[in-house]
Amino acid sequence: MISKKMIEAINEQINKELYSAYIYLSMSAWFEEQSLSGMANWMHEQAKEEYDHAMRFFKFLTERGAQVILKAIEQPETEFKTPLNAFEMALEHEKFITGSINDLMSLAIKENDYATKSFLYWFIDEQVEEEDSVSAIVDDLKLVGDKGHGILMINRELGERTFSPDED
Ligand code: OFO
Repeated sequence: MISKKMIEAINEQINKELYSAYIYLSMSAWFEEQSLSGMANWMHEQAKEEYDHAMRFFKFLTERGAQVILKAIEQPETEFKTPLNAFEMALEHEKFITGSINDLMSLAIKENDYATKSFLYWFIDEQVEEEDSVSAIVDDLKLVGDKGHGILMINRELGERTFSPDED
């Protein structure tokens, strides 16, 4: 039996994942404005991945007989100083989400909710990957600086990213 507190916490997490999708879509729109379509693509694919995360929580609550309650999604930032600034903000956001997943796990442990614990392991691993992939882009952007040939190379590379819901 899933507790009321856990249902509320997972509903909050659904909102956070949808907000993540919203932030990355907003970053994608900004990158399009800067004519950096590869980076815009990376952010767009990231937004799809965040929607998938939200749906995993959605399905889990439904399967456990609890109601999903959707809440208002906050407006994200729309302007960023540089590509590096946008990716640094993405990294900070991912660290915040990692903390939030860890809090869910702590609650599941406290409540002896084994099913939720088992479900959350996927997200614990996923957050390691999320932070690592954004952090690698931040490092590359720091290396090349904000203008010039290097930026175009990173832009081209990020243009190749595709997300499929089946990928882990
Ligand atoms: Fe859902 O992992 Fe990013 O935010």
